[in-house]
Amino acid sequence: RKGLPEYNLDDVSKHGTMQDRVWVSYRHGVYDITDFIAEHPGGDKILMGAGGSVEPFWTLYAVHKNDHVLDMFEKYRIGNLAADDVGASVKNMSDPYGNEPRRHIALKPSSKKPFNAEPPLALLVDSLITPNELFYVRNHLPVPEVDASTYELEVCDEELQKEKVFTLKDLKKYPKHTVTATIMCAGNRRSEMTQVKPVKGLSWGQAAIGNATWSGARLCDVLRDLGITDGKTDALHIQFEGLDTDPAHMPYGASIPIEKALDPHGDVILAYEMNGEPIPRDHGYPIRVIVPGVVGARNVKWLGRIVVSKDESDSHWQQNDYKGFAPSVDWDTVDFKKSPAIQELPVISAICEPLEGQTVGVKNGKVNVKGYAWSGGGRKIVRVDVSSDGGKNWQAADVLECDGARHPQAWGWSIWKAEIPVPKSKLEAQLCAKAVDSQYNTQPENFENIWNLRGVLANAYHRVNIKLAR
Ligand code: MTE
Ligand code: MO
Repeated sequence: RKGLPEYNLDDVSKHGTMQDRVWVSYRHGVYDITDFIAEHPGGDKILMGAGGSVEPFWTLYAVHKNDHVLDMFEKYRIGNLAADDVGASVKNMSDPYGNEPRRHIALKPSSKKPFNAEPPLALLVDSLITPNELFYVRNHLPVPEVDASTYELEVCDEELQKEKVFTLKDLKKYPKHTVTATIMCAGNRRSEMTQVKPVKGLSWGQAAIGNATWSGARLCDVLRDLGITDGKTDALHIQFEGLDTDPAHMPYGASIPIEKALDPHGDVILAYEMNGEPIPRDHGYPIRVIVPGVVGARNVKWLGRIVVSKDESDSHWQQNDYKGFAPSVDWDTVDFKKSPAIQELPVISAICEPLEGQTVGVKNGKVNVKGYAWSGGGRKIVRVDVSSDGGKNWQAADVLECDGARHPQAWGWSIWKAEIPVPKSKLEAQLCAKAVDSQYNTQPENFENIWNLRGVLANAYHRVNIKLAR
């Protein structure tokens, strides 16, 4: 833009902290974003680009490349970048997404870079086990390229200052433990919550969930070999780091309470197989931690490092994301320190057949309805209620559960079916479903009461409006 002063990348680099005011460059522009940082939806992650170009970040988080973001960004422009420096920061960078795995065409992406996609609802409940190719994918960063023959997992205890390195072969020497566990993103069904009031996050439908059989070494067995057992450590958390990193080389990270990891009934495993095959690249090849009953975000893929610590993971995704808040909290008032990180998920269900807006044949006054139900923390689904009149009358569905499902180790979901009477002579109906878990928790009636700015924990009754063909 004409009339603005010219700066080069050295000038920009002198503004890498809040004290010096934070400058960044983007293409031909130089921006002072100091006053914007508090408002950034991605939190202070924006500071990783401070004093440099934001381009490598925007290649990673391609959500930025839209007119709305660019227009808003333009308000902070203070100068033009010297012509010689334009593009310098990305010149030698190959596309971080140049080596992504091939994906099944049935997966519908909500974002391609990073890749996030869910399968069609109608396929989701065809079987208790979700096929690997149809399992939803939630990546925050490019899929790392990991060579299984040179793969190493570092495990360290901060306090004992002990460290041990495991190859894939080492991990396979432990007794092979198999669990059937559902993994669900905290943002599953966010698109329904958004209808009450907009939220920030990927607009997931009802299929950011899947159920698979995972095999690997028990984390408690591996930790025992480092002398870490219940009662013998002051540590409180187990931190996990992925091998997927951002341009500042910060890995994806999360942590779980140590009790879950050491619990012999907790079934936390360092998995190398998903449904009997090596874990596919999108799902964490070659090792992924499976934390049954716990939110997807803690099931860290491409596991590179485990840290036994007194502290939670300090990663963005543990501290400043994946937390719930009251409906009154907005982006101006939110304080992420005030809520605990989500671990065990609440009870949820969804109708997968019929779909919203579908015309359904009525047979003997009834329609067929089908869906899934699941609860975190190993709680079993004990009942699913279905309504065809918006929640006035309910009828229990037939529930099919995973083999041996038993509280508090019912890690896998249930699939349910119901043949439900519809109101006589009507041409429309609203179907609803709600599940009950083995602690008799059930789902909230509507989204108004549980709305939160990040759109997580969206487990209100699932409502599907259909047309009736008589
Ligand atoms: N692990 C790493 N290393 N990187 C990630 O981006 N995403 C997390 C979790 N583990 C993620 C990760 C989130 S938010 C979810 S919901 C699940 O992985 C998704 O697992 P899936 O892609 O196998 O379905
Ligand atoms: Mo997630």
